[in-house]
Amino acid sequence: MTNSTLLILGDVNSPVNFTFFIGCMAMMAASAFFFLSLNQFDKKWRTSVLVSGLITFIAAVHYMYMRDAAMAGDVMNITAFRYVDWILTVPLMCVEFYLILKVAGAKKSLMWRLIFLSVIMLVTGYFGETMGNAVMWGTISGLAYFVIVYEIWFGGAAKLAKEAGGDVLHAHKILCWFVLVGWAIYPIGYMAGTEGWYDVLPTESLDMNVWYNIADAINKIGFGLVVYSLAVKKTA
Ligand SMILES: *C/C=C(C)/C=C/C=C(C)/C=C/C1=C(C)CCCC1(C)C
Repeated sequence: MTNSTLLILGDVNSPVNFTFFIGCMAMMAASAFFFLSLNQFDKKWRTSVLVSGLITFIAAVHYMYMRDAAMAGDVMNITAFRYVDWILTVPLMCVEFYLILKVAGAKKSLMWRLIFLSVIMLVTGYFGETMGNAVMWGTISGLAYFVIVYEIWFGGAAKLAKEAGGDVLHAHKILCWFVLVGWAIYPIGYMAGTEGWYDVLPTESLDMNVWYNIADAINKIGFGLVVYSLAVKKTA
């Protein structure tokens, strides 16, 4: 159901395998950067930056496994590691929203709502990639994604961000853009890798993993840097 045969399996020089390798290095470098910076921040901002580092670190480990699976030509294992990675890191990104809005009195229920939605989005996405009915599962996944976008742009999270104002509002806005634009790359990759009427994208030569890897680099490292720079401002 995917065009993953284009992985050129087992070839170190294939573009897909190269993006696993470079993705792993980038995630490792970002993790070192976030972890080593921790001491410079006020206590209450350390957790946020620590979570940024955990997100990129968890991804780095999974990229190592995904690259091995790609080298071995094991497409099902790439998908499995991919979704284990996401099911750990995407909820942590929801935690980031909660942590930066805590100054404005964000409740845990906001965090759990976002986590719940992200789990629905990812579990149904995994079903779509592994069990057929890709259109149906992808649609359910997309709906959960839209509710997340709505919640952070216009719902309770947006209200809290406005109340907090200043640097927190600014950081929240940028994170909202990451979710709206950066996260939208994933469903594009999913469609690119799904046969049927979804196959409208001119991506025959671009494996869905390339889309996912590019999106991960943007979203995980970019997201972390936004939180990092908020912590810098709040500490100064
Ligand atoms: C670090 C990993 C991140 C931020 C992963 C995000 C993943 C998504 C936003 C995936 C979304 C999907 C849809 C909206 C529909 C099709 C299936 C998915 C799972 C690719």
